[in-house]
Amino acid sequence: MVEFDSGRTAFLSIDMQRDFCGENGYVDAMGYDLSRTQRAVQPISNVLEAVRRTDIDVVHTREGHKQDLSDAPFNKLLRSKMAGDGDGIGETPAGGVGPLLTREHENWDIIDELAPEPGEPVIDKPTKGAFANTNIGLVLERLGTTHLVIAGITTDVCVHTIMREANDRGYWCLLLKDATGATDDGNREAAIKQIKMQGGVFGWVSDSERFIEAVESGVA
Ligand code: C5J
Repeated sequence: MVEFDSGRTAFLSIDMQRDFCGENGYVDAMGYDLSRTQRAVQPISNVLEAVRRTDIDVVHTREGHKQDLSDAPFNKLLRSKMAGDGDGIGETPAGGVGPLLTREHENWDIIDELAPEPGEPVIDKPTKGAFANTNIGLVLERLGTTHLVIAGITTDVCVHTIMREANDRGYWCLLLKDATGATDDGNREAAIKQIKMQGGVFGWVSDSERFIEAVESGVA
């Protein structure tokens, strides 16, 4: 059993954007099966419903770049063109609704089902992690956060990077495994397994149902 003080806990919903789980977004344009990332949507929706009735804070992140791509390193731009039909970050694929992973466009925003509620901080990040080039540290400090419950997409990229960053900064991290999805199932499983090695080198792993049960019974 793990104990969390709800007043010092934040639920982190990572990159639940159309670009990662919606049609004609970044992941779709690369040719991946969207059901693999969409699997996180319902569990996250359930968790949001539960935690919004408590004093657990909700924080969202969003990956994306400025219109002029001045915050997108060339290695990232180039590599993003090397999957799918060659449309990379900042380009609009055939049938797309805007340039991929570019701020303020419809495909870049968080999906309606998991949209932030007023007062919930949204951290915009140009990186896979969330602690470089953002004010997330300040936001979590202001909220008094010591514990993070983590969900989102993709398990092996942004979710893992952020969990590692947070763990290094001393946050107690818990991943809700069914509330994450990746473009590759093998990578997803491996990412979850990695968290638990060395006695939990990056934190704990649980699932949304057990977490919601704990939240609702007041035991974490
Ligand atoms: C990726 C992310 N996979 N949010 N971003 O490029 O995981």
